[in-house]
Amino acid sequence: MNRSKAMPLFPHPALLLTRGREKALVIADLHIGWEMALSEQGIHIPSQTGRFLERVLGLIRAHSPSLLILLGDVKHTIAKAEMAEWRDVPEFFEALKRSVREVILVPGNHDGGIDPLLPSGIRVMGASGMRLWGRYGLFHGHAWPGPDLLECDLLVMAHMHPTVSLSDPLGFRIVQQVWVRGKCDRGRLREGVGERCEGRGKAGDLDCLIMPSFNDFLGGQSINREDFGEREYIGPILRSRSMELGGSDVYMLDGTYLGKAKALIRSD
Ligand SMILES: [Mn+2]
Repeated sequence: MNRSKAMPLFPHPALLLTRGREKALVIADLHIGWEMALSEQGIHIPSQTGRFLERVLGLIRAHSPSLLILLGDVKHTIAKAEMAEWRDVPEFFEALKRSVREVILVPGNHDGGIDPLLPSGIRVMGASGMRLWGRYGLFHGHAWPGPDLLECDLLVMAHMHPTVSLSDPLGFRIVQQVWVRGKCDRGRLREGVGERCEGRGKAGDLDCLIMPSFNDFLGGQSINREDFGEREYIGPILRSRSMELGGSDVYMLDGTYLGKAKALIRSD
């Protein structure tokens, strides 16, 4: 039987897809080199790449996936590679290659110029993403998914680095990374993806999961600001309102269910 499931690995910002004995580990938005970009502004944070690598390797040891899928924005600098990225990115991929059968990169908007940094044997997909086991549509989220992905049961995207902002009566404010799970309108997605979708089939809504960034230093887009609904979210899926964000379920990294996004809206 072809039973498969998608399971966030709470408290880690990582997703495990399984089909029978096959497993794929999905992580997104590492933004290797982010600290280096910050140092240009005089803020010095030690390189986090080693720490991220240890966390990924720990997950690989714990779950033994045969596939590791990096869902975009492995590196930070857009369209080029900074000096430190020339060192960190290849080392990172070499270590991953040694610990898992196959490493796949689904590129994000920050992955321009990454090719020369990749060791041989890393599979690089297009920005329109990939379909896994017929059922899962994986893409970064800065571009429309390919038409094939609309025939899946679950779309998994990143790019937004979703967060929720909460404050207590004294005004202390916390920002937490979250998982967002909601529905996408297949009709709207097809309109966006365009004529390549003509003649294709499945009807009804499509489940969509927005992953938190694996890099825990990064900021992200708050899903519960007051101007929720009017403001511009990033990526064509949210901009086109193909995904109904307000009715989406929001979970903290540890798995705590916070409720529907629209019930979390706050004003400051
Ligand atoms: Mn990103």
